[in-house]
Amino acid sequence: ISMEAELREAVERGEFINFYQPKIDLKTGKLAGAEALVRWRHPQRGLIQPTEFVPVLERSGLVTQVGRNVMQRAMEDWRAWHDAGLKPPQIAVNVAPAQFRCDSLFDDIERALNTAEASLRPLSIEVTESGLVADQRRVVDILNRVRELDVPVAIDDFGTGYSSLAYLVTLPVDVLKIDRSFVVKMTQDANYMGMVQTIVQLAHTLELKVVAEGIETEEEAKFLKLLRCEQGQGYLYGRPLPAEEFARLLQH
Ligand code: G
Ligand code: G
Ligand code: MN
Ligand code: NA
Repeated sequence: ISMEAELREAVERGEFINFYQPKIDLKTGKLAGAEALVRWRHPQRGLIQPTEFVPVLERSGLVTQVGRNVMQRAMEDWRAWHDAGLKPPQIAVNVAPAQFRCDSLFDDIERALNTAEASLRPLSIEVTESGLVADQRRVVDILNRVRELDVPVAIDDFGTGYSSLAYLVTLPVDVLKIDRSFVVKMTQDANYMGMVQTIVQLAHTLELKVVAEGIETEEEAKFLKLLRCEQGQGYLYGRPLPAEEFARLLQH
């Protein structure tokens, strides 16, 4: 049985679950958001990481359905935490390039928002550069409509894609996420430190906020704070957690 066929069954059986990884305000050290990250709870093999199956989801088109479910579940969890008196932060959901090409994306976002409390800005989205390069006018149109719903848009894995800066400056987005491959190397290699500094400056020139991914050490955090990077995400602050454990983190 192929992985694609297995994944098709997994979608029907509802075997995907959401984990949540905290994002921290680097200035205050306080929780500033979370990213929803999908996991496959395989009946025999246990928990499977997205690097093993997201590429297959993308190739097969199943990512549209799974991505929609991740977003809906994120807002259901947000709602449950809110109703329990916790103060859930804004949750970022990854939107695959195929979802961007799918006509239902805007409706999916609206439905998810209505599940939560839209006025409290419960949702943001993360899109990789590859999701943004094709069909520029359509992409810009969708991004504008999404942002009118008070859903901020982040460019994920920034610096690793193939889009030109000339194109990026025209995109209606709110946040750049610096890819963790830069963060990992920045304290070892002056070239990478310079790159990170340049990305933060570029973002600020364009009036975008910056989130650094994959922060694992205090030293990395210190430099990113000096560069005035707004938010950080990484094992230093917390690993992706199941919903129940993330709720416990919200209680403290
Ligand atoms: O959770 P982990 O750190 O292993 O994520 C690995 C990769 O899988 C990341 O690139 C992440 O963006 C991607 N990913 C995780 N969850 C989702 C999801 O819900 N949708 C999409 N499209 N990609 C995801
Ligand atoms: O969407 P994106 O590709 O940015 O997804 C984040 C991925 O990075 C997830 O797979 C998550 O588990 C992983 N990740 C998050 N923080 C860290 C970290 O500090 N170190 C490493 N190695 N991976 C991380
Ligand atoms: Mn992401
Ligand atoms: Na990503």
